Amino acid sequence: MENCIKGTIGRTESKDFYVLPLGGGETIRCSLRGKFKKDFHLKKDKLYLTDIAVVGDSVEFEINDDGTGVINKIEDRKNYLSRKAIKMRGSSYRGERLEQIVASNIDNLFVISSVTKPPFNNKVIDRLIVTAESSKINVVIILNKIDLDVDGIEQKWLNLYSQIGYKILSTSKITGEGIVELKNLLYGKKNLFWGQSGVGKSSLLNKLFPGINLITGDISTYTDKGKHTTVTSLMLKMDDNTYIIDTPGIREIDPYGVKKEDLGHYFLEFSEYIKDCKFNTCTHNHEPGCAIIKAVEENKISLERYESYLRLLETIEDDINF
Ligand SMILES: Nc1nc2c(ncn2[C@@H]2O[C@H](COP(=O)(O)OP(=O)(O)O)[C@@H](O)[C@H]2O)c(=O)[nH]1
Ligand SMILES: [Mg+2]
Ligand SMILES: [Zn+2]
Repeated sequence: MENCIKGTIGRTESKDFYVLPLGGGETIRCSLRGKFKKDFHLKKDKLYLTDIAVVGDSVEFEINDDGTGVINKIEDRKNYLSRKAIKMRGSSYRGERLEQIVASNIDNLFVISSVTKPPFNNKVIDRLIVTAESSKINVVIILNKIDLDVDGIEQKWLNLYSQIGYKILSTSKITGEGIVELKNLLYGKKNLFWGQSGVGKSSLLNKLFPGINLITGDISTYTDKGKHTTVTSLMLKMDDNTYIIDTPGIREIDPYGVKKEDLGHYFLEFSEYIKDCKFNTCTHNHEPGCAIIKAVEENKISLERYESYLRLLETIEDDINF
């Protein structure tokens, strides 16, 4: 089509989609062509209008006379990360659990944690790993604030996760350790950064890209033209091929749509044992002849990972329809 420009969605806010044009230039505020909204009403499992087009989506748009744009086309997603969210209608909670897309077309999910302040929490990491594995997204674990490490936390978890086969990297904004290696992992990729508040996400991003100047400390909202808005995901362009999606407004990411009997497959080190469970519907928490329980007893699977598994099993809904 004539006048059609390709770009990537960098941020969404109610009915506005901010698109980064391919090849550079200023971000264009776009709306959606009406045809997409019609589709939206048919998909009742979608939470918000902003789920039609999400951060990371490749789109084509046309420029209006006033300089804003209209999105005509949304390319198919290579992958996407979603989370379980509670549906809200007006001011009343309806309690339905639905899928909210965090971002799409992700090459790496960086799960940022700190050795302390806030304390290292492996269950939070495992929840993210399951979410990423179920969406076929590569995971990198970051252990930040290692300048504050005292009780050998760093070594313990480095060993545990690298034995499973995960890339895990220690970093510190104070000593600069790991920063160059982290930068090398990011280059040429679309990277999603997620971590609990206070682990040092913004500090790391500022250290990696001194020009971007993200606010560090307690602030979890971005201020846009004096307006107070909580931005859930925000894509930062580092160069033509390198992007980072920051997630300042997303406190928790619970996997959506993972079935109980599939959960074990997203704990990668379980896979060589699962086939030996007596029942093929085994959920590995009580069943006789469970090969996972046996492997935990024989220290072939770590107790920490197994306990994470049990915690997730409790929180997964049985009644999700696909
Ligand atoms: N000692 C130490 N403190 C850090 C490090 N990274 C961040 N911090 C501090 O941790 C606090 C939270 O950092 P921030 O980047 O805002 O975390 P975010 O909420 O994940 O974006 C700030 O006071 C930072 O100065 C680090 O590597 N070492
Ligand atoms: Mg921050
Ligand atoms: Zn089993």
